[in-house]
Amino acid sequence: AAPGVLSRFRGALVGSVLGDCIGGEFEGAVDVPLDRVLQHLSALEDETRGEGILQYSDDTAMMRCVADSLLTRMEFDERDMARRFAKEYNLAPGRGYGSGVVQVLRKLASPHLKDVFQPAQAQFGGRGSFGNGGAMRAAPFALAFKSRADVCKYSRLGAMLTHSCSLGYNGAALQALAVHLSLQGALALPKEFINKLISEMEEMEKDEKAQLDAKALSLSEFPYCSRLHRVKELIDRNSVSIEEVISELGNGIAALESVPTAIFCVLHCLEPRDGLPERFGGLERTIAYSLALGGDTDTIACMAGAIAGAHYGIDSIPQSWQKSCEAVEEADDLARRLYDLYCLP
Ligand code: 8NA
Ligand code: MG
Ligand code: MG
Repeated sequence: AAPGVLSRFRGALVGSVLGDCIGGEFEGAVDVPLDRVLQHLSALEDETRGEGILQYSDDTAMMRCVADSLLTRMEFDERDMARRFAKEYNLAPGRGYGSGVVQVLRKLASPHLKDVFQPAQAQFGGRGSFGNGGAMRAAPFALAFKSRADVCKYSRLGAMLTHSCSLGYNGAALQALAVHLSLQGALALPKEFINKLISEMEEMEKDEKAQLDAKALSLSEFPYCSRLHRVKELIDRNSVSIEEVISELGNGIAALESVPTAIFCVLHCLEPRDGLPERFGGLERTIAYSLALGGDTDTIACMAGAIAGAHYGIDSIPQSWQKSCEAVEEADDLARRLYDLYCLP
């Protein structure tokens, strides 16, 4: 039976945290053999392993700030969200933040700051960050807002607090939209799922700033749409190698090189795949596959984990995995509370 809505909400945030915690092991690795991924995953099932709990990184730290802010303010409040990012960074600066974004987080801590969007706009010579830091924390927007238009609008604004390049905030909107559609069961029809994402991104990428940013970075006119078309081609093929996925879609810290990749991981793993254990359900396959791509594994698994968790629901996630990762209970609690908020009239 298809999971209920509450189960999907919980799956989304818990899946996101698991991807971050489990994916941290291989972050930045160029080549990750599937054997090593499966070894890492089977160690999670071993109750006697002495390695302790897997820690979360910036992805989860900032996702929790987004969810806390939306729950406390019961709307998008940019000043409140910015303050939470700054406070969280100050409390735990060692969570593996991107090297650029820490400058923004320090400026956001100033009580005299008038415009909370200004520090992000000053990044990278005024071009703004195109990193995936906006996208990695975007899932709660899909749990807080019902309409597709609101999910887009607020996930973009939330990302703009640190990422003012359109590639950065449009990537966040794409991730939030993918979670939004998945919560509604849209992954039951994968082709339509990807087509809906393409048509939404067409609207977003028509924007003048999006066109200018794409040009300045020597990208095609509709960079996310063209990646999503490649995702569609890749899922149509019978067999796709890891190398092809990396060269067609990327596995890097840029949002453009990781959000479409995460979406591909989910779609590709809707069915059993060679090399992955038969006992694995879809969410386990998705996380395992995301790690095998190497590169920005914590963030790709975090984003894929959120989309997959929204599709398969909380009961698809092994208890042993949940017990192995830091702050799973907190993420579950945030998801339950966002569900209550979402269900308000
Ligand atoms: P960010 O805004 O600092 O961007 C990340 C990096 O992307 C920057 O440090 C730059 O190297 C590069 N970059 C972004 N925009 C531009 C630009 N306009 N021109 C030139 N270079 C640019 O931080 P973020 O929050 O977007 O970063 C998120 C990622 O960093 C996540 O993956 C997170 O987990 C973390 N992280 C990743 C790795 C890794 O090896 N993949 C390692 C440590 C931390
Ligand atoms: Mg991280
Ligand atoms: Mg990362």
